[in-house]
Amino acid sequence: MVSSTLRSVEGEGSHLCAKPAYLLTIIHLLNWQWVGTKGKNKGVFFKVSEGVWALRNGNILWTGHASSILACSQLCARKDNCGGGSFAKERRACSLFSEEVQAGISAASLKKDEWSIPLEEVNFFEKIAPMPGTTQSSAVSSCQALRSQAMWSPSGVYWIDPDGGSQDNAFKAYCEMETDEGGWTLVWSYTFTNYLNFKSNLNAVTPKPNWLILSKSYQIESRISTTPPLSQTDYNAMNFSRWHQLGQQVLIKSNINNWLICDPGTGSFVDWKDGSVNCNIIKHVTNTCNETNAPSKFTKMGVNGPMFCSTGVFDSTYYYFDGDKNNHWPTHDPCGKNEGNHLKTVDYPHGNIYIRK
Ligand SMILES: [Ca+2]
Ligand SMILES: [Ca+2]
Repeated sequence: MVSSTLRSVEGEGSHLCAKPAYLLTIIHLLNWQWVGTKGKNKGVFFKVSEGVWALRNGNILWTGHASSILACSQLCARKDNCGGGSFAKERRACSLFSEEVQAGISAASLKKDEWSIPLEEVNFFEKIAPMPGTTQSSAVSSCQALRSQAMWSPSGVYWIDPDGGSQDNAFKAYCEMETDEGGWTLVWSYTFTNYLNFKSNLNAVTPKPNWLILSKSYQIESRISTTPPLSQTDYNAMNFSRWHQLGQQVLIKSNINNWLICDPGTGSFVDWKDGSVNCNIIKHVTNTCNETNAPSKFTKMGVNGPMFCSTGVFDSTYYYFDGDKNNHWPTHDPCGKNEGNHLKTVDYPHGNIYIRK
């Protein structure tokens, strides 16, 4: 959601600057580019604006050369009472003005043209709506929506509101903004109940989501979670009923098996439907069976958990999310043979499921 405050500010591409020691916050919204630096308590941001700078000699703090508009605004950010400046591209001339420039001054004002770019310092946090996803009221519908609204947002925890409408039921979720251009909402982080005896019936993924699986009397289910995971090792699962609201494309990451991106075919993980899927291996975590193709089928099994396989269910399994501590084992086989070919002796063995449209 873009606030009216933001829309009302005019300018095309503004720029700024940073003290080198501080991390830049870079925000792209519509045609906007903001670059800010943490300094002066709340942050220093600049926008390109016209007509705000009345010029007279007393207002000029400094003039000189700067290599770029970024460098010019950076110089301003370093000066205590600098309120803005102007950068002339041709001559690489930078002029900085004091903050006491506005009141009662009627001398010439600056215009943006092909030679000169006026900069106005603004306090971002007071004048501009919060960055998308950083507050409950600025919740985005998914991490993919965040990517399109604020494309340089780094991976991390953001507020999302997958069902739209009121943001009263928005919640925090982890966004992965790197793999295959990012936009992934983390819905499940799991580990194993018995990694060291991987092929034992005691081993299962834990926790498991609240997907609809008919329990049998002999089953001993691993913990069921409906709490959105906030990191790749925060072992929890978002309520399964929300998964389809985030999209259809699934990213499966693990540190003991290869990573997959799977699009639905006749089958779909998030729609809990058996059938074909179009999976690609996007990262080889192990060198074992490098020539093996990605799995091509999804089946929910109906008993212990869903799996990705290629042909027969129990002879070509690549991933099996077995959540029963009394039967079967949670296959993570890069050879797609339902065997124990996963990486061994990995610290914190785990897997993660992400979704986007
Ligand atoms: Ca809502
Ligand atoms: Ca088991």
